[in-house]
Amino acid sequence: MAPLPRAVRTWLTEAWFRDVPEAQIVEALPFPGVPLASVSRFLQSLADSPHAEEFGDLVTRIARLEWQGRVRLQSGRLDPSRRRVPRVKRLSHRAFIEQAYAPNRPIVVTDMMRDWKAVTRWTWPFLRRNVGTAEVQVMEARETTQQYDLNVERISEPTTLGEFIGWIERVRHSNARYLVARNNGLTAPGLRSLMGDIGFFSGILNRRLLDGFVYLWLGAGGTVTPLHHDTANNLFCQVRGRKRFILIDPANAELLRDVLSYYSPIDAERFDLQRFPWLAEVDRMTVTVGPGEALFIPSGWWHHVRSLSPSISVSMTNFTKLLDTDDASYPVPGRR
Ligand SMILES: O=C(O)CCC(=O)C(=O)O
Repeated sequence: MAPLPRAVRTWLTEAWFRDVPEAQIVEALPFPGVPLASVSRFLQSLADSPHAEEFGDLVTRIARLEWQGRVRLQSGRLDPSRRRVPRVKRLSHRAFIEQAYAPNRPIVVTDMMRDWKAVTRWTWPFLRRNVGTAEVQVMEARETTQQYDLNVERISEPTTLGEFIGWIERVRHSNARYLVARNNGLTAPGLRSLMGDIGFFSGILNRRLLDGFVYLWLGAGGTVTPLHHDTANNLFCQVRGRKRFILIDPANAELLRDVLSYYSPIDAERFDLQRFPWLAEVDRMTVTVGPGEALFIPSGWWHHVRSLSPSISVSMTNFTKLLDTDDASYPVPGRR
């Protein structure tokens, strides 16, 4: 009998040490086609394991962390203003730290980009004329690739920015192709000239920290970036078009179950309560940003992003007060 895949074994181990009865485990198993005899045998091996107590202790610790998250969320619900993302017009450096960065809360600042030339200048004809020959990597075949964001390297192809913009102008609405943050962003050789058109919100972002910290997103309407979280704080600046975000507080610690890398298998637009019944308790905040508006996405917050029209965005993680939330500090197997 072939051994069960690791994801199945992990799922079964957690359910078993949460004391879920075997019949319920079998009924809730989210992996189709797994032989039930293998499931039973694996559960028996857990029961017989000489390390059963230690596994149990670890699962209890996870359950307590989830409980702490739930307590924080339940008390947060007593304040209705926390159910939506605040939109403010102007924000001083100090107010930004106090209202958003320090408390790890999302916020939209509607005139934060008032000194950005990009907002009026980056039309499709301007970009084609000035940086149209720049080589960029564009993600292709997204509509036929499962978990396309996890396969970005495999399905990205080189093209020119001019060719890609021509395609956006023709199709207007499609998720098939998307220029995402995995490019060198605005520091790519052919695009550097655009750097003069963006701003740094003096005191909030570090204009000398650019390589690997400032990213360009460019696509038609209808692009979807599935639910995931980043490890850095992100000031997401919308230059053209509109994007709708669904944001979920990371205190919903259950969301970390079944994640692949930073991506969740959950469709944030349509919660599947049959497969993930605990989602009934999860609050989603929806917010739309348009040209000239900046959304602060705090480190760890889950987000799902849909563009509502052809769109250009710049995401910036070069904060002057960098917290240690980069990849190097994020727990992965073998490095905790
Ligand atoms: O704009 C998008 O499609 C995704 C943006 C995003 O997920 C991010 O900046 O972390």
